[in-house]
Amino acid sequence: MDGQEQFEALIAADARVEPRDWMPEGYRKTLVRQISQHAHSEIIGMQPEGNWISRAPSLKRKAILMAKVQDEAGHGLYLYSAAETLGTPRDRMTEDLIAGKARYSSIFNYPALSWADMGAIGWLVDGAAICNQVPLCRASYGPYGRAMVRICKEESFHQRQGFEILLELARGTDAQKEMAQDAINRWYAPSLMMFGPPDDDSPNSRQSMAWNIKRFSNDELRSRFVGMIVEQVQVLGLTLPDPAIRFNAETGRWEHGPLDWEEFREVLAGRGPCNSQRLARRREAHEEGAWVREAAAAYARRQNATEVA
Ligand code: FAQ
Repeated sequence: MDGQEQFEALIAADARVEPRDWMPEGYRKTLVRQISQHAHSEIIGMQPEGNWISRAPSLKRKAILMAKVQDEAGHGLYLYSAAETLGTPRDRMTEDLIAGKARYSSIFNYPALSWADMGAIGWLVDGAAICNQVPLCRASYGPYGRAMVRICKEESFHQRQGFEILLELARGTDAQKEMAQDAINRWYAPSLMMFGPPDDDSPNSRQSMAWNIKRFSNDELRSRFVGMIVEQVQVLGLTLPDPAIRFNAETGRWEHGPLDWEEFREVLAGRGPCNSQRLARRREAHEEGAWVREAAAAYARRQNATEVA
């Protein structure tokens, strides 16, 4: 069997493709595109919550939030490592990000305005991430699927801590309840857009599903997520800002009201509420971290020289 045949046999058997296996260039490119975008999302995603660490309402909340943001850094690193196994160096991915040439999730271009947003991000944003990522644990590319297993475990904890923040606010004073509702109102639609454009406008889905990278379409996953949160919001005693949500028994899917896809395109084009701020902060952090990278490289060179001697 030649490389192409072997690859096709692996996909047909729903088995894993590993870094040393032959793979079509398109498969490699698709994976680097998706994994690097995912890694960048985790790294940029540290910012909305990172901004609230110093303003957390108690020492306990501060410690939890700090741990969550650190987890996100770790997720970014696993994912950059998975992408590196496909031959794209991390330096190049970072350069593309800070040059504004790489994508990261639309959701992180929205501002976190109140403490309740920490709850809404955990519940809705991590919730959407889990819905999207659990099927990715079975992605055909081994290093990506394995990274996703660990990431999903941590995301589940993140989601629960977000839900718990909202629950506490929802059971608090009227002003706290209002703050929680306002955060849900603002994060609901952007979190639905995390699943990507509607299926008939998703150029990559068909091929990614044929290669067993994506297991479900963008709309299928979005509908599952709506079904999940529509029940959970009742426990909070709050509401979702979408009166059109309903279960369609004929299709077996949850339906939601229209989303503003023009807004989504604007955010992807770099014109969302916080795009320039997020990139400027990432650039700054990269420049400020130059001495750490130089020191680490110098240390590694010295270690190698000692080993050789
Ligand atoms: N934002 O043809 P499709 C997290 C782009 S979770 C920005 O449907 P595909 C955890 C897409 O790249 C968030 N761009 O594409 C966390 C493509 O552009 P391209 C990260 C988007 O790949 C929580 C074009 O639109 N999770 O970080 C978005 O088949 C809290 C056409 O779209 C992942 O990345 C979007 N929302 O499906 C961290 C999961 N949607 O590349 C901190 C892995 C689409 O052709 C705090 N990724 N685009 O120029 C995926 O599952 C897929 O890549 C999709 C998109 C579903 C996002």
